[in-house]
Amino acid sequence: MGNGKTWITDPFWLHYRSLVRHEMIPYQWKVLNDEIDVRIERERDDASIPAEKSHALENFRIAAGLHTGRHYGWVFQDSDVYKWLEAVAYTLMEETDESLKRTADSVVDLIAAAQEEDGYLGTYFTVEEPDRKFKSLINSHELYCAGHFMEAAAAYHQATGNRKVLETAEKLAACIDRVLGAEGRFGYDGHEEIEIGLMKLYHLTGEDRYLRLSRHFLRIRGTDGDFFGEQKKNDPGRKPLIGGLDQFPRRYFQVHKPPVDQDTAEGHAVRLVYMCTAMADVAASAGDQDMLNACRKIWRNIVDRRMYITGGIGSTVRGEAFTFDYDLPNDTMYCETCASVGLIFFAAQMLRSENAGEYGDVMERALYNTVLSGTALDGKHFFYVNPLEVNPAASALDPGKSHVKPVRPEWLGCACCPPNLARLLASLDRYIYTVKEDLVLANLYISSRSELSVSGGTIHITQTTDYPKHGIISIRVSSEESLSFDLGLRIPGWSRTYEVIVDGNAGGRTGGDGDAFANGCYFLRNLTGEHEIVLKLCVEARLWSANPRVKENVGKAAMVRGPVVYCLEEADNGKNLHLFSIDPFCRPEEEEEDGELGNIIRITAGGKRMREPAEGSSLYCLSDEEAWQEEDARLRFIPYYTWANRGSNEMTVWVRTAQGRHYYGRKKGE
Ligand code: FUB
Ligand code: ZN
Repeated sequence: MGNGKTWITDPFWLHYRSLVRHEMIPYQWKVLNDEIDVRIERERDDASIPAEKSHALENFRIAAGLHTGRHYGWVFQDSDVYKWLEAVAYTLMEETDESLKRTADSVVDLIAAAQEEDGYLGTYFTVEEPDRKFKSLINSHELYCAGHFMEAAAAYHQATGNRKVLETAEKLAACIDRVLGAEGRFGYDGHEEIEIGLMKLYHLTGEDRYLRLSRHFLRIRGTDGDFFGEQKKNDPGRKPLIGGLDQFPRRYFQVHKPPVDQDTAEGHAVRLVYMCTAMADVAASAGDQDMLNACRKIWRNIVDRRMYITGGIGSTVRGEAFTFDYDLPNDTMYCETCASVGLIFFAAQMLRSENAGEYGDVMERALYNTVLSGTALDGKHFFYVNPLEVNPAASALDPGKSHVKPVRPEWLGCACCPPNLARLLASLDRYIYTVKEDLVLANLYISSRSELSVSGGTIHITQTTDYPKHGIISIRVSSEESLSFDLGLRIPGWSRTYEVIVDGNAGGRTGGDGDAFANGCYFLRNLTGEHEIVLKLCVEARLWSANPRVKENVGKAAMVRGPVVYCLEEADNGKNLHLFSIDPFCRPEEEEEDGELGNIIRITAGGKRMREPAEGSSLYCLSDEEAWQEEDARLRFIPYYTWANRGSNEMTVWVRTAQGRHYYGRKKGE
């Protein structure tokens, strides 16, 4: 990210970018304007969730005095508009579109019109409770929304040069600084995000005050006795802005300790990864070692103990939160799309301080699985929750699974995920490389063309690949002879083998002293001039096991091909997927297909299926060796992200292994 520009040329990702431009953005615009009649589903069985309409843009019109009426929706409804605007900004950076720009400019005008004289911006409080501003920060999301606006403003200004958007954001930042900055009163938001937004303003303008304020919020968080409780005492008789939120323990908000002292991933998953994104950014930008150390520890805890194989995080619906180590249930989890988007942000910021491949590994794990699963193939239906096992009957009838939707809704009462997904996909080019002084880390393998600023000059990199379909990546680099730089190629932890060929020379590079593998990367040192580098990875489909401490997955395996996790779906395998078991020594067969699920590789593998007893058979009987009845079966897998595009049906990622044996081996590199 940063330091240059990358143009994606890869058909797979161009398709998604085009989906964002031609489907998601126009569709979301219509929904945010209440222009189309969509079925808005509550994200779980909770009648208090506002789900009649979006009203997000109307809230701004009312706050701006252009229309009359009441605010509708969540107290953070404004953020849907901001994330949409940010997605538009990245889209415009890729390709101009006068009509889209006119629409977005009008949104900027509307936002600016809704801003109060003193810089305050937040439609709920302007319209409904002006005397309650900043008085209930536990759930007001005022700084959360401000942060999203700052992110959108930085991107939109960068994309179009629009001054008003930046002025509005700077005026808002000044207002927040006055009220809650180092010279103002003590306070921070119940949902981290402002810290990221301020850093975006800092990177854009170079103004230290934004870095200082971001750091201030991260530094004072959790240092108080009971800040939220005190605010509540001083705000008597008012209805909570979000019912029930103040019942959650302090760790839900990451205020159980100051962030720099935290070493495990606690509480609401999106809050946690947003906090870490900002901490890692401040650490890299200001050399804050305490923050970096905390990020390292929290990262380890997530990746080693609390992350799903799909890159999903958040094991429980209650508080959309982390629970405890190795607690990774497949059918009740949360795995919110936004949380995986945030995990990618966190990884990207860590790469600025650490030259390690595992950040890119996690990035692509989240990207190719939970993030892509967040959208239907049509770009107009979205998952909030991304389960690893679904039975539609359970979703319909088990109140504990009401959040586990078997098909993607057209829209959600809480619509945080759809525009978050749009802004990530629209800015994917920024995650392919991390550029430092004289080092370029190649994080994602995506066909693309880049001009990057390294060591005071410009280098050109062209990636040509159809990864992850195949594991061959060709990288052509060129720089002036006077410019030398290092290139770190991520060697994915899942690749059984790898080979780096430089200028056709497989046995090492002439003059490549110092070229070596370290921390999940293969470093080519002191590159100068033109080189053709070919990286060969092994993307073949293989079965993976979970650490046996994950009780749900003992005796089970998951099919994974390169970074893409696969699943069984009822549409291909019939009902009762739990009756299948897979031969752990099967040879998965791969077949490319261009069909209703897009251009995918299907995988078929051998196994067994338990025979179902006749209807009406007794519920229990004695275990009896002779009664054991299984028949040979072919298990048909599809990429996880494509599931639920053929109607409501069962799905599972983890499959029993024949005889329930658990094959937990070593991780590559151990
Ligand atoms: O609270 C604002 C957003 O709504 C969070 O980031 C999401 O997890 C959802 O709860
Ligand atoms: Zn979300």
